Amino acid sequence: MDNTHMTGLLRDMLRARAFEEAAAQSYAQGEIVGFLHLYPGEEAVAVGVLHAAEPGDYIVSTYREHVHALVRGIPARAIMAELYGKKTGVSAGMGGSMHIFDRERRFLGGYAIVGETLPIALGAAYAVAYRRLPEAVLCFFGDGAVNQGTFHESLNMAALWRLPILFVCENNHYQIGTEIHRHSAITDVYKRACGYGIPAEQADGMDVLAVHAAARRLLDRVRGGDGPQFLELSTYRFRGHSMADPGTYRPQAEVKAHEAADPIAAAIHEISLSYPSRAELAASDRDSLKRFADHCCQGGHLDDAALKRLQAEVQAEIDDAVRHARESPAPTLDDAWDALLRNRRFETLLENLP
Ligand SMILES: Cc1ncc(C[n+]2csc(CCOP(=O)(O)OP(=O)(O)O)c2C)c(N)n1
Ligand SMILES: [Mg+2]
Repeated sequence: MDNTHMTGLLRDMLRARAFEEAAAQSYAQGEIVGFLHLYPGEEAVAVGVLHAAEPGDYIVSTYREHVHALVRGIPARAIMAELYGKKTGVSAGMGGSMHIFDRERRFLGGYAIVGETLPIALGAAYAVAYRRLPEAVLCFFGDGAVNQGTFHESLNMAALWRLPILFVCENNHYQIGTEIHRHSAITDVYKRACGYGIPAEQADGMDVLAVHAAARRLLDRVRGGDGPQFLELSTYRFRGHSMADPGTYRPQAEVKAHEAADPIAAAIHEISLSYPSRAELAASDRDSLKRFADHCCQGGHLDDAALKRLQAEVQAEIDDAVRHARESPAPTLDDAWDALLRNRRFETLLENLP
């Protein structure tokens, strides 16, 4: 991978982290209200996968979707303004954090219902296949979605019709406060795909290069006509489930240690939830962002000064997005009414009556 590409991945992870931390701050100040699900810790997943996508591909994401939208090319200003519920937001301030949508960039949303992204992706992929187009559909969902009926129904139909979908499970090991081994009989999510004859792989979701390579390989197969493919990415969120969740069910020590590569430490954790030692904690610094930044520096791709410059550029972009969101007007009641009428098939039919 060349310098430009490496820096592109790093830049997007830095943007993602800065965007989410700024959103958390705005929420704490009461400027963003409602639900707000943040992505710090999981950046390598969205960045690695979406850098492997083509502009013509369709993206379907969950309520934890700000970063997917950002990496897809929706301007930070338009996303932040949406979080603020402002008229300049990408959904005109009427969707909020969980309902980011951009037809032009083929970003088919943000969905609040767990497991909802799967049938949406299925429909989009059916449309693509029906028209014999070369595009793929990238469908993101959490580990919590894999016990929903929609997961199984969608995988079955996707396989049966050989639809061009890349299923991406963001396995952060938690469904709100419930750890995966308490909600799933099989904790290696990718194994479920074989029940439908869908080729599936697992990759380290804290390693952006591994994610990117796996996504590219599977997308090549999707485009080659091999039907749906499944990618499970093991990751971890550093914050609570949403801003309303202090995440006290996870000891701080676990937050730092969960991603330790040592399978014995992971097994001990599973069995007794014991706290790791200081040495284990130090060895388990798997913050994907820091690791990748170190990798770039060590690999001679980026020196300290260039990294600082990159961070400053990114911070300026995000500060500008917050300023823009703060200063933008809120939608009026008339705006809401117009949107409602425009969206209703019934009114459209009435308008078009002779
Ligand atoms: C059908 C449905 N049931 C319950 C909820 C409440 N809920 C919101 S998020 C969530 C957890 C989902 O966890 P996961 O899919 O692992 O995604 P993560 O938040 O970890 O990214 C639940 C149960 C919901 N939104 N939809
Ligand atoms: Mg989860």
